[in-house]
Parts: sequence; C-alpha cells; structure tokens
Amino acid sequence: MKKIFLEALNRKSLERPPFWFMRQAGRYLPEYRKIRQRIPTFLDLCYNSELAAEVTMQPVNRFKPDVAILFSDILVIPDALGRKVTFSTGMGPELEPIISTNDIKSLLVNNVNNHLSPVYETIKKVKRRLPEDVSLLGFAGAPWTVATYMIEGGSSRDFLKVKTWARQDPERFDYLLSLLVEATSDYLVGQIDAGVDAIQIFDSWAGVVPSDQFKRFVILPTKKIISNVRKLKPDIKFIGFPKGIGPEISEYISETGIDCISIDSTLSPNYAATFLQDKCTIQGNLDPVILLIGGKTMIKAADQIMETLGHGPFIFNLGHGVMPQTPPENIELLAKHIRSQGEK
Ligand code: 1CP
Repeated sequence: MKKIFLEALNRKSLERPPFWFMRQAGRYLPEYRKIRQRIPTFLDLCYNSELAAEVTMQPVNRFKPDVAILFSDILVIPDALGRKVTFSTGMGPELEPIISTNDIKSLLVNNVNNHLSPVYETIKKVKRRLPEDVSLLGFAGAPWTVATYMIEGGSSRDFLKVKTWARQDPERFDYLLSLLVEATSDYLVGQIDAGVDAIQIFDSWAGVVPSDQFKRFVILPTKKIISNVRKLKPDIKFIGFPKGIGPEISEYISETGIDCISIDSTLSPNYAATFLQDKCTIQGNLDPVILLIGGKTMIKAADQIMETLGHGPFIFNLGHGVMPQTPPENIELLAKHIRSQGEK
C-alpha cells in the first residue's frame, strides 16, 4: 500500500492532500491526560517507550491522519547533553542556563545515542503498530531554537540573553551551535535507523533572528544537519519549519536542501503557490485558532487553502501546533473533510 505522505514529499500531486496536525498528540486529548497523570514528569513520559508509543498512536487512532509524529520533545537534546531540563505543569520548560564557555565545554556530545535509546525504542514500537499506509515522522529542534531554550533557561518573550550573546560573541555562539549540529545529526540518524520515514526540523523561533544574522544562525546549521544526515542516509526527506521568517523563506528553501517547507499561518497560500511550490512541497497552514471555532468557518478556511495549494505538491497541516483548548471533535470533523476530498 502506498504512503501518500511520502509521495507528496517526492513532489507528486495527489487526488487529496495527505494531512496531519502539528502537535497532534498532547493535552487537548483526554486519553493523553489520562496517561500523563500516571507518570511523574513529562520527560519520564518521553523516555517510557511503551507509553510514548501509545501516545503517538492516540491521534492516529482518532483522526486517521496520513502521518504519526513521534512523541518526544525538542528539549531531549539539551537533556541528553547533560543540562538539567524540567517541565512543571503550567510553567513550560525550565533549563539550567548555559552561561560560560565551560558550560559549553561540559556538554556530553557523545551521550546522545545512549541517552536517547528509549526514543529509538518508541519508534520501533510505533512502526509495528502503524497501518502500512501511515508514515512515521521523526523530528528535532533546529540548533537556533534549541539554543534559545539553553541560554534563556526556558521560554522567552524578548530573547534578550541569546540575542545579546549571538551579537557580542558570535564565535562562541557558533561553537555552541556546532555542538548542537553534531548532536542533532547523530540523533536523527538514530531515528532513521530505528525506522522513521522522514524528518521535520522545528525552528519555531527562527522569526526572531535579525536579518543580517539569519544565514549564519538559521540557514547554515540546518543545512549542515541535512548534509551530515544525507551522507549516511541519502534518500531521507526533510521538512523545514522556520516559523515566522517572512521573505527569507526563499533563501531558506534554496540553501538548506529541504524537500518540503512548512509554512506558518502568516504566509499567504497564494504567495506559497506562486513563488515556492515549484521549488519544493508545501505543508500548512491553517491557523490553529480556527480549530477552536470549528464548523463551517473551519471547513471554509481549510477549503481555501486546499484550493490554492492542492494543484501542486502539498501536505495539509496547521500553521503551528494544536492549542490545548482545542475540542477534539473539531479536528475529527476537519480530518473527515480532508479525507473525503479523494472521494469526489
Ligand atoms: O504537560 C505536558 O504534557 C507537556 C506538554 C508538551 C507536549 C505534549 C510539551 C512541553 N512537549 C510536548 C510534545 C511535543 N513537543 C511534540 C510531540 C507531540 C506531537 O507533535 O504530537 C513535538 C513535535 C514537540 C515539539 C516542540 N517542543 C517544539 C516545536 C514545535 C512548536 O510547537 O513550536 C517546541 C518549541 C517545544 C518546546 C516545548 N515543550 C513543551 C512546551 C510547553 C514547549 C513550548 C514552550 C514555549 O512555548 O516556549
């Protein structure tokens, strides 16, 4: 049986777009909250391969998307590198911040495959449970986005510490990024060996990088990861999600070597169809807030996106992650609607 997600990544146009929803597992699902209650911390859940596999399958069972995304987090990389990472409920992630060169030198760059072996177990378990036409997507955070959490010590509003550091001491910042490139490349090769079909690189905070630093801190590290991984895995497909980067998106596509660009909801589908879709597959970009409204408003907005982008290689998705307040029934309705496109 064909995996239409992989066909779209191979630039084929299809009868209906393959679809999945960014952050499709998580707190908005009662079945997720039930499992989460049984486990003391979020990272314990990420490293419990049996439960992580179950949580990966939850949205697949409910919505029948064309893709399952591995249940893990972008911050398992700092955790594997030996930084303290905690997630307290309602607080977001907290990390022991990187301050000095010694902090960088103390990172355990050779610890990744060993520390993250439970994630590889999750992948193997999910592979056994997935229907054969559903693809498994692995992922990692891009070095810039992961570095923001490591230097800020968690989520940030103004990114003051990381931006000051990158401006005042770009060589030292490059050094940190280069270690993240190596660790992330190892991790992604491990995911591919365990069985993922494709990879998404989340650069959720790419949009806060000043334009004169964009090439150095967003494009080059991503390009290096892709070329490192492709040396060992030449056929693997990559999706890039450099959220909020605006017109720099063309350079990101032509320079990094990605096969598919995931666009956020601020970029018009029309722009993507006219200027980007001849260069790579487009993924996106329904505003996740529309999923809180549901009904006709949601279906109309989804139809507009499919009409504009459905003629070329396209994967239906959201512009960013499902919000915790989302009623799962709205996603069920949307999933059914997209699946019905192939039956017309
Ligand atoms: O309380 C809980 O159960 C924790 C909530 C949660 C979940 C369900 C976190 C903490 N991470 C996740 C899972 C997760 N994170 C997945 C797999 C689930 C799926 O997609 O179905 C993925 C792909 C991620 C990726 C991730 N984590 C990103 C990139 C995507 C994005 O949304 O921009 C980022 C930035 C993170 C960091 C993170 N982890 C968790 C939170 C609350 C955050 C964001 C904090 C912030 O806004 O700065």
